[in-house]
Amino acid sequence: MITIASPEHAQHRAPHEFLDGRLIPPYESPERAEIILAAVERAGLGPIVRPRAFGDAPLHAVHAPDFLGYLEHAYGRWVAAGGDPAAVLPSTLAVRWMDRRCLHPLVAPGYYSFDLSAPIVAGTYRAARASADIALTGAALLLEGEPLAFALCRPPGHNAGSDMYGGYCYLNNAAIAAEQLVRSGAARVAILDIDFHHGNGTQQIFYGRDDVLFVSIHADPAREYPYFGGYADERGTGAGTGFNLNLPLEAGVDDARYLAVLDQALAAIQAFGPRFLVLSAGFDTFGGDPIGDFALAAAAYPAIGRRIAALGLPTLVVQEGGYAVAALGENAASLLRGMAAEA
Ligand code: SP5
Ligand code: ZN
Repeated sequence: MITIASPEHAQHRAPHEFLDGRLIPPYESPERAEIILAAVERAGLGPIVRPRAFGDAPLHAVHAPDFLGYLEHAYGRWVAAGGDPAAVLPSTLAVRWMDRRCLHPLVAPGYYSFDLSAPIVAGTYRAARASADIALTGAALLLEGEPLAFALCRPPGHNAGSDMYGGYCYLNNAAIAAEQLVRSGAARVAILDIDFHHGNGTQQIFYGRDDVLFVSIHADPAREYPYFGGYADERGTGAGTGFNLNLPLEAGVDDARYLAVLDQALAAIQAFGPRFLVLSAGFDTFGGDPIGDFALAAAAYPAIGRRIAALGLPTLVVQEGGYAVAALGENAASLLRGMAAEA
């Protein structure tokens, strides 16, 4: 297998996030990517390469032009207008019956984001673009015949929708890669999201589509973030009806329970018959995760990897969440080891 990684991620370092009314140190830190990279190196899982540069077109294939323009210029315009140079974070959010476009530099963050956990700093856009290029390089490698690639993306992506960001995510790396695979001729691509949180952005991007199946195993949103979406009755719309599968789970899920649900997800993917699999891989399902409430042991990850690889599909693994930093590297390497052993 090939890993794609870049030091550019370090350009994004959030100073804080809001959680339960408190301004706290961010769970999503540069150390996460460093510890994963070190573990993958130690595990000797194959070459580690830098991303290629793909330009704007693949971003525009998934995200709205005004949204991309906002992300690129948000920090500079925010600071020029008197916003706190520490980071861009909204004070007022566009919600339900208050969603008119108001794009003053101090206000646009509330139009384009849906929570207070994704601050923008000077280097955020550069890091997010490099993260998308990492996923795109992985997609290109699959198209060139690689059976397995690991896109060590940071910042993560699965909470970012076509025109909204949040949940530590700015550009939807997995969606951008999946769309690229479709546009390169794959009739069907499946995305399996095993982050602890629902991949609300990925769901939104492909909700009306029958050529991209989205399957997500996650904490029941009635209890956990993102709360306002990710329920089992969300099955897709129009032509996409039946091509979105949410498998929300109770607190305390252990290895056996998780693997049984994973088998359900894999059966749906197999029935769909995709040419490629994109795996949104979060490790916040780990028992020791500070913001998750599942109870997976470290031994779950190689088992999860083996089962997913047993599908026999060329697979792009895209790094998403996981905040038990001390265990994060080993958990990621374990998943990959399981996949590589089966592939
Ligand atoms: C990529 C990713 O994993 N994004 C997740 C962002 C979650 N941010 C809000 C976290 C809410 C945490 N609630 C803690 C409840 C403890 N059970
Ligand atoms: Zn997560």
